[in-house]
Amino acid sequence: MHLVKLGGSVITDKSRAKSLRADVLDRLSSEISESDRQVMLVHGAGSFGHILAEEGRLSDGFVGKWQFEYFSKVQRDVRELDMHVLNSLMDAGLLPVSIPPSTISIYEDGEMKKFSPELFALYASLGMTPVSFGDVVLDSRRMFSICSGDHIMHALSTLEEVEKAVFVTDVDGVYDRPPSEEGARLLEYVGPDTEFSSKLANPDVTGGMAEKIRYGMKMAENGVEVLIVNGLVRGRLRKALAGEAVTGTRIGVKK
Ligand code: IP8
Repeated sequence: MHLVKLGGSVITDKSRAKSLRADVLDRLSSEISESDRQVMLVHGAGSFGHILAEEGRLSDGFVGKWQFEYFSKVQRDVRELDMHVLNSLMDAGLLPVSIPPSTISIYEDGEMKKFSPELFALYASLGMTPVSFGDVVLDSRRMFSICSGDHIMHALSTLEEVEKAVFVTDVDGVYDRPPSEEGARLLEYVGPDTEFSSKLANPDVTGGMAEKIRYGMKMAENGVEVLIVNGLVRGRLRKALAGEAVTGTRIGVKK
C-alpha cells in the first residue's frame, strides 16, 4: 500500500484564491492510475484553504466569534477542491471515496487526538481509493484547529500495510538552502542529523516544507519509506510509485 499526498502547491496556484491547476491534477491522477499500485490519497488545501484560514486566524484556535464564518467558508472550499480531485481520479479510472477529516477526527490543543486509519484500510480492501484532505476540525481545547494533510499522512503511516509515502510538491525536493539561492544543492537524503535551511519554501498556515520534513521523519520511524518529489515534472510520481530511480529527496532515520 502506498500513501500519496498531492500538495496544495501542485494542484492549485497558491497565490490566487481557489485556482485549480486542472491539467496538473489530471496528469497526476493518470500517473497514479497507470502505476497499478493501491494508493490512499491525501491532498493539501492550497488556495482553497490557506488564504482564508490565514485571514480568519484559524490555526490560532478560537479568538473571537467572527472566526466561525471563516470556519464554514474554509470547510466548504476545501470540499470544493476535494470534489475536483474526486472527479479527476474517477476520470482516470479509479474508484475514489472521500473521507473528510472533520467527520472522523478530534484535535486537542492543535494535536490530532482521534482519527480512524482503519476506515481507510477497509475502503482500500474493497479496491477503492480512500481520499482525505487538509481541513478545519474540532479541537477540545481551542474549539477548532487546522488538520493538515501532513498530519493525515502521519496517522495513515501507522497502518501495517503501508510501505511507502510520496509527498508530491512543487519543488524537486529538499535543498540545503533556499532553492532560489545560487549554489543550492538538492539533498537526496534527509535524516535526523542533516542540516538544511528552514526557510525552504513560503511557510503557510501549516508550516510548509520544514513541517513536512518533521512529519516525514516521524513516518520513517514507523518503518515507512518517505519520498518528496516534484509533481510539476511529468513522470516523477509514476516513477516513485513504481520504485524506479527518481529525482527527489528521501527522508529517513538511517541512510
Ligand atoms: O494544505 C491545510 O492542509 P495542508 C488545511 O495539507 C487548511 O497543509 C484548511 C488550510
